[in-house]
Amino acid sequence: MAFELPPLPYPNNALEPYISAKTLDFHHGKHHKAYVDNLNRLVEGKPEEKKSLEEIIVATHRDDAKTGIFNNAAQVWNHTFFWNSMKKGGGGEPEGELKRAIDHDFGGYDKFAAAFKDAATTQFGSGWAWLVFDAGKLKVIKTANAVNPVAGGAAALLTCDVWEHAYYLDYQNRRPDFVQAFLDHLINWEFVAHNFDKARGQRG
Ligand code: MN3
Repeated sequence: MAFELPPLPYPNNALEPYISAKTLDFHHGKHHKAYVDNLNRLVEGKPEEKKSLEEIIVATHRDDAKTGIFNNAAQVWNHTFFWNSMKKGGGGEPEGELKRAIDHDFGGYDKFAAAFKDAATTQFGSGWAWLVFDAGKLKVIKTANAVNPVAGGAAALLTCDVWEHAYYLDYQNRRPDFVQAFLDHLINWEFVAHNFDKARGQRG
């Protein structure tokens, strides 16, 4: 069975005014779809055809002969994770266990937000900013192009796409304004908390 483009988890105008319907239409309907289509073309008739995205990412991330498969599989995974990282009326501070963990590992929400914004704005060129759970600790990391934490052993909890196509129509070159809107108005902390619970369960 071929890989499929998952539908957005909300209507295309749900994240306005922070991300426009036009941006979501292009980003999901053109960019994300292109990664799905490219991946299906690249794995047709190959062993990867029957594997999960995660299995493909782990198996190809260090294989120079399979860069195309890795890039497209990782970008399919990353974008689905990114859509789920946001919701209408999201953002601001988390609650409960996650708040306690952020206070403990970063020294407070403001320090987490500053670290995330720094990672997202200093990623040179295209890439992603992440909140991950790694060796019992929350960390902020950034990755280039399609690279994600899936093959590295850290559990992804949250991501923000900082490729220009994620924000250019709405913010032009003002990446910091896009990242600030993501932090203040878009983060789906329930999704992050679900990933955090799952990651701790696997390690506990
Ligand atoms: Mn993108």
